[in-house]
Amino acid sequence: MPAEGPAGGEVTALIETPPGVALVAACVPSGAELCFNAIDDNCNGVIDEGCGLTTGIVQFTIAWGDSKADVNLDVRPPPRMPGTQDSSDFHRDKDCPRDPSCYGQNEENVFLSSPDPVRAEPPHGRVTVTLDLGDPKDAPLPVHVRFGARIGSKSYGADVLLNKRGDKKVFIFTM
Ligand SMILES: [Ca+2]
Ligand SMILES: [Ca+2]
Repeated sequence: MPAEGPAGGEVTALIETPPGVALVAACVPSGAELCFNAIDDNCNGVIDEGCGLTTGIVQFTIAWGDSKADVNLDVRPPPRMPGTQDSSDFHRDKDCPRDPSCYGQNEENVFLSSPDPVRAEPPHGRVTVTLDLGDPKDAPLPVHVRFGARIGSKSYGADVLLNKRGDKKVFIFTM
């Protein structure tokens, strides 16, 4: 079933957060959009626009500043129904601190894209988003990570602490 409303408009999701992590749903406009913080500073529903990241009607972004730690963002879409074809898919456009373009402003970004952006549809079902401290690399612990999610025209954020190697925090978005 197509999502109601215009593409990039209303998409609803039930959001489950990891224990002890609160979601910031209300947006507080703080002026211009700032890059590399995974926060929708200007409250237009898009995270870090104009900062070299690609966006989509669904987008997940993490930022962890100049920490040396290797933090990973893993996005698992719902399984596809047999016999159906889904042209929308999740893509990653930044992988820090590996990419030379990170310059001490660590960020990872995963977005939903479609060959036809006007018809891009959110996945139907559970999308599992995992933040994982792959390797602290002598960074002070815990590693402070800002998590941002764009779901249709709304953006959400959460501050997440990763305490040790292999520490994982899981968000589930049911769309
Ligand atoms: Ca914005
Ligand atoms: Ca921002």
